[in-house]
Amino acid sequence: MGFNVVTFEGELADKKAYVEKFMREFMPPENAYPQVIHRAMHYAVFNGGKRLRPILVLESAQVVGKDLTRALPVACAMEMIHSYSLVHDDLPAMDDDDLRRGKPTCHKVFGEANAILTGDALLTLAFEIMTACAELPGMEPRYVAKVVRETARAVGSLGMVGGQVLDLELEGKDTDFFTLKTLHSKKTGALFRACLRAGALLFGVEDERLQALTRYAENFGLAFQITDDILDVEGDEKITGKPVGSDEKKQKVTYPSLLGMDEAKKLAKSSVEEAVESLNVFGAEADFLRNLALYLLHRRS
Ligand code: GRG
Repeated sequence: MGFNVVTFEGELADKKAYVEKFMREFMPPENAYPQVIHRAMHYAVFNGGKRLRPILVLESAQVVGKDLTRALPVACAMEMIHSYSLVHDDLPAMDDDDLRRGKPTCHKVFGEANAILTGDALLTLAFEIMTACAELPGMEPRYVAKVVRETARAVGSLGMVGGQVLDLELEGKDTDFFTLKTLHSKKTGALFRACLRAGALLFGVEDERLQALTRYAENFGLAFQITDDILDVEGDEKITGKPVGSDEKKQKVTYPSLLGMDEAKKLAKSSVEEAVESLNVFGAEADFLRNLALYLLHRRS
């Protein structure tokens, strides 16, 4: 059967609801003392994210034939890390954004100091949740340790933090294709890669299936970023009626601004095709991941 956007969006919504139920269980209650930080953490996490990263962890566990419920703590931890990165990214010292997912950013509601601490608390909570899963029945602590190490590396100075540094450094400057690709493979790609590898590594799977998931992750990450850039351009043009680049915020180089819209769309399509092809080692159990890659070319948010 061919790919159907509406059917797939339904599947995605079900998986999102499933993940969110567990995420709440892993968070300290909103009224825990001191309340302000816990309210801010809940505000940052439960505000309409797509939950792609935890879904990727669960799917990768499933495609290697494992019980995905055992990957739930790691899956939820990945979303805490993602939420932390968004809270810090929005800060005045970084992107200085007033809105995130259509609502006031964490620092606008809770103040800058609390927003910094919210990010810190979410990042540390993620590693607490991940390491606690080593104690669950049937889990192999050395595999959990491997996932913790890979995740820490993916989001540290060689990965997401490094990508953010490059992003800030290159603001308003000319950037070539290679540098832009490196920046995004660190800033957003490294966490996607860690998520897709985690579902396999958690169960000691390190064979060609791990390689296939890694290749999928790299192509998925690239297609995700290009389509994110395209959505930004098309969304902005729809809202303002003006070509992008005409506001006063410092301009960032994007795939469409560097390659032109047609070439950017071609690159997104070929990355999606490669992501799908990389899953050839799997059977129908990888259909959701195949469709998720195809969905990038249709997404509206
Ligand atoms: C502050 C260390 C540090 C890193 C921040 C990920 C990141 C690095 C910044 C996010 C800035 C941004 C909007 C990048 C574009 C790609 C991206 C990560 C979009 C947001 O991810 P989605 O679409 O978000 O999965 P939702 O809202 O669905 O969770």
